[in-house]
Amino acid sequence: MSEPGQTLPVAILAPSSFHDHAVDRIERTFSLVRIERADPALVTDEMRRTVRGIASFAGISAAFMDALPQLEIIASFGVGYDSIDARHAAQHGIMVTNTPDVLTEEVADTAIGLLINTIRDLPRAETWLRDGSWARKGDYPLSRLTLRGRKAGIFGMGRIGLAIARRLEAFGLPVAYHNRRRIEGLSYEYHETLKGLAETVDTLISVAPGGASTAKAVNTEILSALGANGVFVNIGRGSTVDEEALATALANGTIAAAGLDVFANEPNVPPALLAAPSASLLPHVGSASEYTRRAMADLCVDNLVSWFSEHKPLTPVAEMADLSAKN
Ligand code: NAP
Ligand code: 8YV
Repeated sequence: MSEPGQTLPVAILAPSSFHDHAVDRIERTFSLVRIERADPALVTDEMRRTVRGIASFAGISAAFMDALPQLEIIASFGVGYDSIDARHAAQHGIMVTNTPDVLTEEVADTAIGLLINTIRDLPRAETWLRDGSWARKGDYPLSRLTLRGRKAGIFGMGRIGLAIARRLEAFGLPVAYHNRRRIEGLSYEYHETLKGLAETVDTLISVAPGGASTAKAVNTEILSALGANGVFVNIGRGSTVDEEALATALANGTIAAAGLDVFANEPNVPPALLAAPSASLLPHVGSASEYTRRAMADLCVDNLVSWFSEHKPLTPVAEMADLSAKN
């Protein structure tokens, strides 16, 4: 979407650090207001009077929304919006948008990279070369695990889950999945429960959203069901995993390995996971290419532009269904 010709007299608040391209577009189109963090204590009288939109990486609480009485829209930078109280927003007539689709293929690529790193130990093999071990000690040890012969299970078969499944199929792996609802017309084996899925696969990839319905869903019971040859990959949200149970399962061989891009309390990673030799860890880089982050920035700002020029959000989150119908 192109920028409207004139500057709109609308104040948009961007808490914390924000994507440069998004900041640049908001500055050119709206009146940008910066704040150190999304904390109601930092909201000034001027912000209370003028701020009609928020553009944010960060979580937005009900209290922060309540501190901004003119607020109409929260344009979140990212597809997962578990850190935004969308139900409170909907109850107060505040629109929430996210950035689906534009990051799907990038995140699926990252998931596959993380899976292979985890199974074939590639990051440590590179360190072996770089630290001179190859020349000094000889070949890197053979990997204990292989992708060959595995069966993959996807927890959260949505946009990104489907993109991961397509890639796994091309790798020759059978795929099964668990969602709350079976997807009509999708031929992958469906399991009504996460435990049922974990029992039938040896490679579990979680790309489920965060929030109450998935909190610590991957726990001791699920990891035991996955089994001693099991590999767990999490590219969804850290909150979906009982991290203590996962560290224990890695330490005592309940599962064979884990690849994690997301953690419950980022950027803090539990020491027991950092210490686990069978864990491959990434700092939440699922969508983190310049190309994809720019597309996310554009969609985030396009939602604001569309809202303030046509009162139509481009990508409202699910909780907004009633709100959209009323507008
Ligand atoms: P999506 O299309 O909404 O897919 C989410 C899937 O999860 C849906 O199929 C949904 O099916 C299922 N689901 C939701 N709640 C569930 C529950 N309680 N139990 C079982 N299944 C459940 O979302 P997406 O675009 O694929 O993104 C998925 C998530 O990936 C995001 O929410 C975000 O947390 C994460 N993500 C991470 C990164 C990263 O950088 N690591 C990047 C982008 C996204 P049902 O509704 O039928 O249950
Ligand atoms: C981003 C993500 O890292 O889209 C999501 O849900 O987790 C990632 O793409 C994050 O949103 C940036 O704030």
